[in-house]
Amino acid sequence: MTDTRFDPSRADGHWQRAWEQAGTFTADSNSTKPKSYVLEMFPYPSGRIHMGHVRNYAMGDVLARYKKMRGYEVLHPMGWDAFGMPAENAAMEKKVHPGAWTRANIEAMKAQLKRIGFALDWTREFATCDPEYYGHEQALFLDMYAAGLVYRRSSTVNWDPVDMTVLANEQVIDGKGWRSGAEVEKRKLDQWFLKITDFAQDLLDGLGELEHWPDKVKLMQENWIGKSSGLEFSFELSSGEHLPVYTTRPDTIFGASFVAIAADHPVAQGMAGDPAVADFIEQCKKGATTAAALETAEKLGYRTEITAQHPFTGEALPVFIANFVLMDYGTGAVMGVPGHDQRDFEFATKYALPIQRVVARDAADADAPMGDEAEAGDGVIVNSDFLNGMTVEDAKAEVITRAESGGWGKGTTVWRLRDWGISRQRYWGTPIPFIHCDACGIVPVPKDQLPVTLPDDVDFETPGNPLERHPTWKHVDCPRCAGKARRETDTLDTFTNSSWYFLRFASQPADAPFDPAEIAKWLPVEHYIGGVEHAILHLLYARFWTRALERIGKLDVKEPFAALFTQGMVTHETYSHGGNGWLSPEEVNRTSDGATLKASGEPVEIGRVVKMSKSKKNVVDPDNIIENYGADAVRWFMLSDSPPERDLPWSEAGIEGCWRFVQRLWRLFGQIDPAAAGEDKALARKAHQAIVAVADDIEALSFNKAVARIYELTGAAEKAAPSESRNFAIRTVLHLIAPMMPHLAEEAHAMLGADALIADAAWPVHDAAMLVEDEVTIAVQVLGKLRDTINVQKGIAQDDAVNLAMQSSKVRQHVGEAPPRKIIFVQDRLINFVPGPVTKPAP
Ligand code: ANZ
Ligand code: ZN
Repeated sequence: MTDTRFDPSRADGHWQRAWEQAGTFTADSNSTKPKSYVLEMFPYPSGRIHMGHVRNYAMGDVLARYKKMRGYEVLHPMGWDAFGMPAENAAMEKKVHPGAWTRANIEAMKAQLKRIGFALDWTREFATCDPEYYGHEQALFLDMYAAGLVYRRSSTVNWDPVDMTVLANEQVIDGKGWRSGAEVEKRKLDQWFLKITDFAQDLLDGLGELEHWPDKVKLMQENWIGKSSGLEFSFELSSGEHLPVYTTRPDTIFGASFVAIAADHPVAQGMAGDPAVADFIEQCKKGATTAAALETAEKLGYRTEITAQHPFTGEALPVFIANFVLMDYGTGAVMGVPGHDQRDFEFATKYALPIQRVVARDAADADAPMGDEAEAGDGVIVNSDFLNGMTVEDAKAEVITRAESGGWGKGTTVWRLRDWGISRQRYWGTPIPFIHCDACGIVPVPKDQLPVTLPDDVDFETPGNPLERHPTWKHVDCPRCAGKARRETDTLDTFTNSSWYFLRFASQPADAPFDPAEIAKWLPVEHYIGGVEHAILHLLYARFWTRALERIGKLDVKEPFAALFTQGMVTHETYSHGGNGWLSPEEVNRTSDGATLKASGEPVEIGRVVKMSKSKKNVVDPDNIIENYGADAVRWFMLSDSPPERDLPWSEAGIEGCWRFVQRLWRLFGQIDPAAAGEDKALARKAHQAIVAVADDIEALSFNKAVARIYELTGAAEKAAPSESRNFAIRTVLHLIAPMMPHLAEEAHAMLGADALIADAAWPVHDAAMLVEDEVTIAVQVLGKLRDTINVQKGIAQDDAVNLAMQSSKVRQHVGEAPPRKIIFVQDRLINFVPGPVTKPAP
């Protein structure tokens, strides 16, 4: 035995340097071993690693280290999603260059990650703001352009007139810019788009094959892609025009009591000469733009003079301009069926329009009064002429058939998915590699002139796009005619940066974005781990880029991520004091029966346990924790308590428990006794079982279960008397914790005399024979009644079992002295005695 205490402040750094010097985690793509690519979503370099990162990377790290022990060549890289608005905000607020701010953050965060001892291949590190990286991205973008997957069109954007920038929908809060607070305007701007809609069906179909993705994520993607089928048909308007509408519920056509069109629909625009109409359209523009926001917003309409003729009844339906109809979905016009669509119901209630039931649970309910909401459920068609009595499905088909044969409509499929607008009027992003020439139009930057790099000398004193107002950067000669021309000043949405980074990790030649042959060795990513907040956009965009690159012959992979895991959040109690806002855990003394202010001893209110966030001050800084407890205790905590997909509440008591366990293990490892002899079969069996179970748990990412197993085996080993089996059990614990507490494992491994790294060791091998329990309990019955149970060797012969059973006085008492007339024996299950004497059967 050496030290009685494990000292992470010395050991952590020592082993981290040892791994680094040995290149332990450098992935060799030429290795002949089977390959495994483990990836966590790369971080945005905000400045500091937070507990959410630690949890995310700890999980990936266990997988990466475990896979290595199982004989795989593992790729486990790390880099930085380094473009984006926060760097520009910092530039405006702190007067630092976005590049300098980002680089400094990367350095700080990298040092933090190293202190946690993650098994990362740092040789492949890059930041998306590296000109090499974004230059290759520009090349890929040009390839997509050449293949017709990139186009430009005018589209409506949210324009912040103060910050002079386009805002994403999420940046518009109550119609105002999230930073400036200015009233947001809708503007038409020429924007660049990627044709993701070309892949809508394929992206949808692909979900079906992603067995190892969470169902909820697949469902979210499915809804986002939003395939719906229905009928597109035209109303004849009293104005003589034809108005096409789209409906997914043609079966409800007899329930239509109005028609509604979007404010920017051409028919509405045609009426804008009327000041009242113009006013209403103006009012709609200020409101919400997203479908989700419209769902909850008050439904508003303007009743026009025009009517629409119902295709079956000939009835004249009023035509409204309505704020809940979106111009860019379907045809921008709808038939309003208040009985069965909630938006229409609210609208009809407000404007006193008829609400007629046309689908009922039962034909007898046809004329029952309506409740206070629309009935969206299935049922039988009522109040609908020739559709009466049909199922919803049949009625849909019938109306589509009639519309098609009558020539006034046709069955169609509509997608919710829109093409991806990738133009951002920002500085800190990938410059879009195009040049505008008055003579030649839009000209791609020749590939030998890539990367188009960002200028360094930019100012953030004035609002707007710094690239646009830079004195020289945008002025270039046209690559085609050599005349005076202008660079595109939009940059790419930062989601493009994260749409292919996993390819660049796998292969990074200097002269190409990647080498498809190298990619084939590593992709698809075997385990991709990250936050569920990326369930839609990032994951869909990455799936799209992979497909797009495959289509244009750059790549031989379609689905980039074979398995996806979305981890829960790290949460913490919140503290406040006398209505003076939130307190950080550092300002608070927390005991088992309450909390007080450290400074004054005054009582502190303990609030809800919520996701750690700066705004609630309920954050715990990983650096401080590592300083106090070492990396392994933190890693262990991140894996122990909660199932990994659930939230993990941080607690001081929890981390202290982990620290004590680290020390317990250290003492146990010191108790291996080479002189110990003898067997402890039960303990040996437990160890063999743990080898299998912990492996299964890790592969299922059930880290908390693996941890529980390890606690159990540790406890059993601690209690056991010295024996060879005990030595084996302790060595087993050591190897099982190696992926989780690698510093402690290395230190103990060395202390026990190993001269190789445990990170390079193999996962322990179990003995299959040792897994099975070799004793069984069998029931002993007399005349079918249970009289006793006995423990016997598995597979015992009948005679031996009977002899053992007869040693039981309870059994003997009922069998009697005479030899039994009959014995029923079921191997390893039961013995049933039928006592004598033998009676002769009647003649
Ligand atoms: C009549 C109807 C009756 C509808 C009913 C629904 C239920 P999904 O399923 O999401 O594709 N709609 C069509 N175009 C629209 C637009 N541009 N803006 C707002 N709403 C629009 O939704 C399709 C349904 O949403 C369509 O079917 C239409 O309302 C409405 F019991 O038509 B429905
Ligand atoms: Zn030109």
